[in-house]
Amino acid sequence: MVMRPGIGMIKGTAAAMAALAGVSAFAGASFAGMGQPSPKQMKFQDAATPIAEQVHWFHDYVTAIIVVITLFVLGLMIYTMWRFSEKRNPVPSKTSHNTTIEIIWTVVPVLILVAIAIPSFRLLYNQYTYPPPDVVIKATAHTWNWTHEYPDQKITIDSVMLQDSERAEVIKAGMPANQVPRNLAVDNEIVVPVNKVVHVLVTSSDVIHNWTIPSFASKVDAVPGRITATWFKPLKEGIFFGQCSELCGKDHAFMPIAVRVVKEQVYNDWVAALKARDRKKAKDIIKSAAIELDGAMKTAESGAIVNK
Ligand SMILES: [Cu+2]
Repeated sequence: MVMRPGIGMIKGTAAAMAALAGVSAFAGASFAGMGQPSPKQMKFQDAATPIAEQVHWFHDYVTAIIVVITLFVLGLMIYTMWRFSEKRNPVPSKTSHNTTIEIIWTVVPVLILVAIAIPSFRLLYNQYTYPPPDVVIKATAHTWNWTHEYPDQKITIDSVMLQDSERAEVIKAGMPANQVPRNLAVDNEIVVPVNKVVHVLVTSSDVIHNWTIPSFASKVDAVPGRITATWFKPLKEGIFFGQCSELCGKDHAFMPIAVRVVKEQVYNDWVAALKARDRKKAKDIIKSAAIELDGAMKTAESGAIVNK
């Protein structure tokens, strides 16, 4: 049995709490990008998987609780300094115990911790409950690039970060520039189908690295001699970037991961092209998916303008 929190219901509670805490200004605004960082980003990168949505909800929920507690303690301190200063309260009370208040300040924090623990354990449970996979990928980290194998399809893909000159070439050849971000774009993206469960088995050939895609809320260490794992179910098509997130050496910052989420048919075509060892066709499939995505994004943007 897979437990699923009633996201709609708890989202409402979170929104109310966020508004209460005065952080609602950030709740609706989108300062983050989908699949990659954006200028002046304030929040997480947009969520593209159910787990990432739950992580973001939990973050907002705990933030709201923190804000309320902080404001309460601040208010209490300011009031105490004002009300019980020597001037206003020259003869201090000798009270040393008050049973009622002691029960309150023990029980209320316990209730707050329980209110945090329940959704926290639910999130952990969901993160570590692997639905049956539609696609399995084995990611092997090297200093400093990634190899992704699809064991069922017998495909191996080496991904190396594009240098500036290579980026310029790729953009000139027709790739939309915003899908080839500097220090994130790689020569060979990996491709997965949308709305399918992908298991990623992660290991390393040398030192400890980390396989991360922020928009998927996937992050797991790549440990030499061991297999660790993560899973994601992308709900949106697009290109999603991540970086090695474990300090691993001089080029730690330059071993990005690029996952392209496409329609199932496009994924099947890409797999077929690679199985036929037709790397050029596989790259063309990625490029046309990129151009289609660019068109869809522009339509969405102009649609938003029309709607205003
Ligand atoms: Cu690394």
